Amino acid sequence: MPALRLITGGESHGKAIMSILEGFPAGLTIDQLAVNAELAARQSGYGRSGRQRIESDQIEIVGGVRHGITTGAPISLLIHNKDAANWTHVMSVDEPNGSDEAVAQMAAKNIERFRPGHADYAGTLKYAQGDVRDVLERSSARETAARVAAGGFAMLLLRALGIEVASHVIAIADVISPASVSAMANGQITELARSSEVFCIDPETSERMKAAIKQALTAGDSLGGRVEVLADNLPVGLGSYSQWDRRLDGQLAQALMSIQAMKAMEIGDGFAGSQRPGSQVHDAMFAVDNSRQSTLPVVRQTNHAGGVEGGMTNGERLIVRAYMKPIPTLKAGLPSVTFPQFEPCQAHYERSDVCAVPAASVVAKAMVCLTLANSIIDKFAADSMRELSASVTDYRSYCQNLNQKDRADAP
Ligand code: EPS
Repeated sequence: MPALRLITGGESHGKAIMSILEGFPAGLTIDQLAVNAELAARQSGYGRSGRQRIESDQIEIVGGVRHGITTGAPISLLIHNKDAANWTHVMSVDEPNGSDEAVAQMAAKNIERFRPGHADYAGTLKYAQGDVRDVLERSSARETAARVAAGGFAMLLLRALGIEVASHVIAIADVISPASVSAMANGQITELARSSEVFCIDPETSERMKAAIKQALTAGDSLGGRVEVLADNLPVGLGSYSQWDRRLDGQLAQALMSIQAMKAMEIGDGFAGSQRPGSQVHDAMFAVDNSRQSTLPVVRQTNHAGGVEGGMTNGERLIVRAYMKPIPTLKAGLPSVTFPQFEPCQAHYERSDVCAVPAASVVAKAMVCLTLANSIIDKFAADSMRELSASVTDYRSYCQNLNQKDRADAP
């Protein structure tokens, strides 16, 4: 079982989306504004649907925090769905009453057509449902609001340990940013990304991405893309080589691939590395230069590995990327079949994002924060921030002193 466990609940048009984060250490001061800023970022981005103009997602903390500080009890969060007011009968927990209003609302929002690429088809068969809406409501990417809220807590925990995580958009469809972030601090990447309407750090590429989204909107189509998440100042040895389910690369893959619409992920050079010889993929190690301060016992000049070797962090910058398919709800719907008649039709369309890649960059950051926070709590086995900070500081100085001892002992 993971040390830090997230469970989410709630439906897209039900009363609320919720998160329970179990195993979160006591003693962390919670900056609710910072968590809400992540939620606001998830809602923004060029290409989002009208739903985001209805909602203004904010956390309501209902457990695990007292007087602004975590207590060690499960962090329990609600994000109310404002749109629920328009869906009272459709989403009613009780049998809908037979009023004219209820009948009209039900008729307008009943779903009898599958959307290719969504959970509609397999989910309706799997759960033996009579209304596709029962699948759509929970499979909707609105659930990612709960992940971002919980991920905000993980982000604050990492920040308290000096670990900053950033994310940005690298590509939307075939528009790819040429900008390199290798010399940029994560704070700067976040600032630049969030000042772009598509969360891309390159202003010229941002404009071309917006133009591509606009074109897809006109065509009734949707677009996918690629996001990158980076984390700096991670201790060496998060995760483990010793068992398959303790490998950090596997955990990161699960975390990112579980985000709705993700079809691939990579760590470091990933796909490109598979086409090159080993001599051009592995990052040579060098002895520490005596004239320069280093917090690690070895120095690298490259980071093709993306900060993970042998299923563990190696102290270099973590670099992960996730590849998102275009949103499957298309205005110009694809050919599909009706349910339960299985007659030919065009797929169902209510309203949808044209492109949710900027939002996905925020969700990917949250999932990486949760994964890293889990591996830190696992390695340092801490119930409180007091214990966690002390253990991490002690371990970091152990690693650094190894380096100094080696140099002092060298002939
Ligand atoms: C989303 C809210 C949803 C969708 C979107 C994500 O709102 P509604 O269904 O009311 O329009 O806009 O859902 C999907 C992308 C999906 O595939 O289901 C949100 O808040 O992120």
